[in-house]
Amino acid sequence: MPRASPYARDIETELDVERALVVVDVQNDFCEGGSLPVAGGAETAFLIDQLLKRWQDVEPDDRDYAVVVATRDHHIDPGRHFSAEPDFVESWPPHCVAGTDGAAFHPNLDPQPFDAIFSKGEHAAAYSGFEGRTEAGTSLAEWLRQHDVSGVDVCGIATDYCVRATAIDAAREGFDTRLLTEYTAGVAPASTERAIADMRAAGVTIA
Ligand code: VGL
Repeated sequence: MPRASPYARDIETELDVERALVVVDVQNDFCEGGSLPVAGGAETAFLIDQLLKRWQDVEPDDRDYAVVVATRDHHIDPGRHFSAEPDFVESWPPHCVAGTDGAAFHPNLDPQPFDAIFSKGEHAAAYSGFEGRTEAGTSLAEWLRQHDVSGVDVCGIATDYCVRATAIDAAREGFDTRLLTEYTAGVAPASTERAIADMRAAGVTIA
């Protein structure tokens, strides 16, 4: 593809991995005050906000991420994913119901400069962002490939559920995948530790 930039820069650009930041489920219901609060959720939202602000402050050509995207839980009637007596492993209190404030991104995330948002879980549990689609119906994997992305950094909530599933699917889909551990919050310490081991075993770099 012809480019206006100097030749040296072209080589450098071609050697670079086009990388996306994938922000998983940083929604009100998963933060303190929500219906399924994860300890440290609001703090994680704040830290990701700082990361996004630093990203925005850099000239587009020099940014670490070519694109930034978000996933969100977007439940309508997800069956047994919701329970009045949840086990907090496979069933959960109602959360992130489409159209409610609980489903909105946490206000610590401000601005929200996402190039695309992938909604998931309308009628069944959907832990992985790779089950999500844009309003136009494009899946996360399709969208990333359309944007020449070959690497992803994953952050968000919850480390042991949606972040885990998203990072493992990213690696399976062939993306060079890194977990930004400092930018995640988990439901419980034991399952978070197991999730990190599972991600590492799936080929995810734990950063
Ligand atoms: C999640 C539990 C239930 C998550 C979603 O986003 O990690 N956890 N639904």
